[in-house]
Amino acid sequence: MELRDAATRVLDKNWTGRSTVPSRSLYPHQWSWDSAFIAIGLRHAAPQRAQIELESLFASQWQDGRIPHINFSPSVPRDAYFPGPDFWQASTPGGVETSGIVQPPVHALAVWLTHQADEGESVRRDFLARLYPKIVAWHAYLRERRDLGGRGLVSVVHPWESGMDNSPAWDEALARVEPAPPDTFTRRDTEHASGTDRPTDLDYGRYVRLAATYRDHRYDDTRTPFDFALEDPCFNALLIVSEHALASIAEELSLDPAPHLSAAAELTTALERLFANGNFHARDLHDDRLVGADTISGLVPLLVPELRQVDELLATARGPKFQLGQVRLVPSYDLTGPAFDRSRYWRGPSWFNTAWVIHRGLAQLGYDEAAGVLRDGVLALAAETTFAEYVDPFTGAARGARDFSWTAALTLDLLRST
Ligand code: 2M8
Repeated sequence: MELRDAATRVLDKNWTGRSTVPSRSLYPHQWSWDSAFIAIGLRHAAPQRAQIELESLFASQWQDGRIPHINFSPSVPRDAYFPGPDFWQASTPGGVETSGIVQPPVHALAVWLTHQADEGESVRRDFLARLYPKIVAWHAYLRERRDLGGRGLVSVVHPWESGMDNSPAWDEALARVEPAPPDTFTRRDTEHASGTDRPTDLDYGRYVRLAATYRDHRYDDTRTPFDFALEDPCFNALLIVSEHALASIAEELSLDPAPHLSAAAELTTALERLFANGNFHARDLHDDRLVGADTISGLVPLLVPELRQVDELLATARGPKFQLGQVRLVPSYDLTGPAFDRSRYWRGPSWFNTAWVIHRGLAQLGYDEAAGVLRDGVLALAAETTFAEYVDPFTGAARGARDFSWTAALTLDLLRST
């Protein structure tokens, strides 16, 4: 079967009527940043469905503007995924059950690209005009309520908010968190994926504790005593990219793009404070220090327009730590780092969404050859692994779930680019 048809089939199989689950087995609900990546690919195969994907995600938006990281499907058994709706105890005024934490804000970019894929359909459905105020509220929530360090950057308050759950960048901060006792919850993920590919039980206990504390303070950002708060480069870089996309959306709607461009400029200046030793690093608000670990999160700013550190960042990407062009895709963590694990989730394996981001950054900067190598790598591995969730960076062996939605979607997108 052609790769394009195989990718489309995965997205059809994972479509629920209003949105696409990341994986039928491991993640049976709608996830926030997954939906954005899914729409970016789906727009080529089914533009209207891509619009509906994003609209259904925004239907889970809270009154304070946040987009929760999970929008729970009422037709899935309540205990199919842990932590499910009974754990989070959160819902919108319209009764949509959700989680209470967020994920990286790649949505405005997804909305803009989805619009561009079929402008006629977008205008007919009033797609941009309906979503614009919702994205403005989402970004305002992040910039006003989540600038916990007071220096113009958003903080994540849970490793899941970064999208890179068990990244070694979180180890030190997480070690300070008292884990929830193992007999107080039941993991579901290890029923669907190998335990050696997933976070440890100890990490899970800490994830549960952090989420329960936030929940018990009604997700109030001013009252919750956050034991975990870090400024993450990937999260903030994607917010900058999304502010640029929002400026384009505003222009298209004959609105003023200036506030979005100045937000992007302010965030870019603030982001520079996370740069050290050739890479961007998370800043831990606990001691106001940059975390030492080199992770893929630090390379994501390559996508930020007019970034001043591009040359140093590219040298790091091509150097021994990430070996861009020599290993499969881009590893999630420093290949020479003490915590490197080639199989375990975000501690070394290569992921397709981050490869797509780095590809887009390289293409935007005019590094066509390097972008082409990465694109070919994504397409080859997607086919070889039947759209795995992530892969071993040395062998390309599949890890985690198969028939994974963003892998299929971003394959479709890269099939369209040269
Ligand atoms: C993974 O995260 C979820 C929690 O949100 C999990 O491990 O259960 C991450 O890879 C995250 O980036 C992704 O959005 C989610 C669904 O694909 O799975």
